[in-house]
Amino acid sequence: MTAAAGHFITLEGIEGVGKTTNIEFVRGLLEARGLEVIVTREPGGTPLGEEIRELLLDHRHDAMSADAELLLMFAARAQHIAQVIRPALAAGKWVLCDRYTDATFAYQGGGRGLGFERVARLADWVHHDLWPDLTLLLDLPVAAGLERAGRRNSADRFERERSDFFERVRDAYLRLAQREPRRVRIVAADAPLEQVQARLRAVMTEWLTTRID
Ligand code: T5A
Repeated sequence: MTAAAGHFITLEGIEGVGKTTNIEFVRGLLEARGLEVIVTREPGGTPLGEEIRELLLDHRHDAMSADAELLLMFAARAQHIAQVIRPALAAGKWVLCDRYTDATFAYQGGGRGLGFERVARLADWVHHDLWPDLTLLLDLPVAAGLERAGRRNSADRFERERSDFFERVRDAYLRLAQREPRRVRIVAADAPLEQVQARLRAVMTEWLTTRID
């Protein structure tokens, strides 16, 4: 749980699962209650973070080591927390973020095989107790996610990975949800958009009832 006044919600999942599509839907649910929301993303969310994102996604950097990748993710996150997330939470806003440290556990810890322990140590250093209040984990079989993501023109450095990489990422996400079922809610995303959004609405309504009603 965050130590600040606002609320922090993240969306997570493998490529193509529908985070970008659904983050605006979740924003709408919150704004309909009169809440002040900022939407942001990782890696990115600040001018420096967006430049780091470019480096991370650029397929020309295919020689990037797993450790360099891990540290760049946390460098972008450190800036994002200092410049955007903590100030917004301190001002009582709702921060809605497309990916956060769970993605690092899943992609670098699981996908790249660096393990959860190393990611946890960096997380403790970079943000200590600043964890989301709620994480919506959109879950989809890997083949379906890659098929959806593949509809776009060009694949970034991650999207060029093989499906076994994404199987490890998905497996790591599901383990995180098992470890923290109160914070990390799985939302099945293998359905038409209206159904996925009905599921998101149900989870959000139930969670908001315990938080602000
Ligand atoms: N990363 C990130 C790490 O490795 N470690 C980290 O710590 C962090 C923070 C960039 C990359 O960085 C990695 C993970 C990523 O590889 P990103 O920008 O969040 O992160 O990248 P992506 O996951 O690549 O974002 P995508 O845009 O691919 O996925 P989304 O946002 O989940 O999917 P979205 O909404 O764009 O939808 C994809 C397509 O599916 C359709 C949409 O219309 C769209 O065409 N769609 C549906 N179609 C049918 N039915 C539904 N229910 C649908 N929902 C969406």
